[in-house]
Amino acid sequence: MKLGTAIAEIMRREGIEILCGYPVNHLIEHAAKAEIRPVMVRQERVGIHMADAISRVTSGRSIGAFCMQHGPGAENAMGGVAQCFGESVPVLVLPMGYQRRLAHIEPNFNSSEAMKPFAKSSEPIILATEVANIFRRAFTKLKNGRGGPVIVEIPSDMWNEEVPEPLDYTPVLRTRYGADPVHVKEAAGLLVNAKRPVIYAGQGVHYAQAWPQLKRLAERLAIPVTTSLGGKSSFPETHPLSLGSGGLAVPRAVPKFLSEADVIFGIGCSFTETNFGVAMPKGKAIIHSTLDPNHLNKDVEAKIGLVGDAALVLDALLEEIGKTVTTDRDASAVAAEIAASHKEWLAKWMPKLTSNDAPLSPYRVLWDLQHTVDIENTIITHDAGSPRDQLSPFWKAVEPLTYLGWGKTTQLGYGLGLAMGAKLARPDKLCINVWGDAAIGFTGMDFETAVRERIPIMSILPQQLLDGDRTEGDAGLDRKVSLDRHFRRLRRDGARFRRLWRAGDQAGGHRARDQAGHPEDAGRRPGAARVHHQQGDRGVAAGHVSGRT
Ligand SMILES: Cc1ncc(C[n+]2csc(CCOP(=O)(O)OP(=O)(O)O)c2C)c(N)n1
Ligand SMILES: [Mg+2]
Repeated sequence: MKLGTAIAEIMRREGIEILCGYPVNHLIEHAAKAEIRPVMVRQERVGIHMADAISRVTSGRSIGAFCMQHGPGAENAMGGVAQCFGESVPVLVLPMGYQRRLAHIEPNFNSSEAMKPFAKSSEPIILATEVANIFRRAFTKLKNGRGGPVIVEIPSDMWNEEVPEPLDYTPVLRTRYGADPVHVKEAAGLLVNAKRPVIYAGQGVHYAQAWPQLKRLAERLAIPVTTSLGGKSSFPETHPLSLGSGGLAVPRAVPKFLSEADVIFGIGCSFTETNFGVAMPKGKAIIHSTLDPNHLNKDVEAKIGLVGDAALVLDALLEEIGKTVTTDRDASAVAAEIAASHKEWLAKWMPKLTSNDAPLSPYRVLWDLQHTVDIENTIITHDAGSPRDQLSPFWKAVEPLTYLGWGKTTQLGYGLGLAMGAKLARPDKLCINVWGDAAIGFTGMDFETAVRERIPIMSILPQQLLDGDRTEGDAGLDRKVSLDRHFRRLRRDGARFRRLWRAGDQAGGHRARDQAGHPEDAGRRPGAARVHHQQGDRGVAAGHVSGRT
């Protein structure tokens, strides 16, 4: 059989039902013949974001896959691969490569080399007869351990090479590993005797599908639970022990309980230090359970390390704890404290969440949305910027994997692909992305994909207030930020850059630049650039100049 047929057959045997892609990559035709649904996008980054969501909403049980052409297609896909790497999402990426005789000659883009620094593994096919071994390695990486993008590059001169029949490929194993029992015992003792413990759950709970065990542990010891953005929806946020969750913006109960905690138990999390995650207070006894030993002592100092699959770790902990604590502890006092904190915090936000101001505040839009949709059958995601902070603290996820939280790296325009990928994998759910005018400026053309490929999603673009009069406090943090701070900064810095440019012009005399001057500044003196105020303009791409998001 031909190499292309063999790859498609291996993917089919591994349970891949959808291949996102952008032509030309002949795997698309081979996959379609193998009854794998091809889904074509408008640009490569969005296709990888879709594959990413397929893996996320299935806890990696269906692996998202994406293919693209060599050269520009592969070059343009880099962002999507980097996003999967930042978020540890298992995605199979299949770039076509230059012919083998050209693959290592400058300036040809060599995906398996270029993507290596931000891939879990990366390998080109050189011999067709090796295809089964190559994919055995690739799928083992995809189905085991912490996730990440796995690259297999297919040189464009190899499609018709022969692979011996019958194809020798059996779907690879999926295995788990658990923590050292000595440390499980220590961790159980620390948790049982803690005065004010808090559980911090990450996306490892989703991949391990350890939701029932997490709930059982919280209830057994009456421990309040918060989650990272990636871990959001791993614990029902309507539960009396839920502190809620968020990234940059969080319910007040989150920093309150974390700062008062004596023991913090991080389960299925990396504790990565990021602007978009909850900062861990110093001086706490931290029990860190993670799939990846490289995460131990990376950003926080751990007292106890429990390396392993979140479900196995929680099973072991529950068994150990069950030896001394045989019934659920009374949670009423701590639950009352949590409820009081939520009540006070929400009272402060209610005027904004229910405001009748015109145009409607995004807070009001999202509040009404939450009370309109069937929340248990909705998968929602946000984009970078205010949409994330307006959504994550207030949206109460109840069912696992109904919230796609992300943000270790925050590529604008990610949410659209996530919503479409989620819909492909979970057609029974209402899939929503919430984004701003800058985000839609990056990937908005892929709405056409949703129409052409029949992927009905809901996309919320709150009207952006560009006059700068309104300020909003980040939830729980009371910091004042303007609602459209990025766009205002872009205009302000843009005017400053142009002033510098013209000043250089006067000093150095590069006259050609005069002709290319910005129309907004026509006829004005240097230093006199004025900024237009456009209220409610949705169509202008915003940007962020000074680096913080
Ligand atoms: C590809 C990319 N470039 C730059 C950024 C930095 N950044 C983060 S949020 C943001 C602006 C977001 O604006 P918008 O989508 O309009 O949402 P808003 O915050 O205005 O509601 C920018 C530029 C980014 N996250 N991704
Ligand atoms: Mg905006």
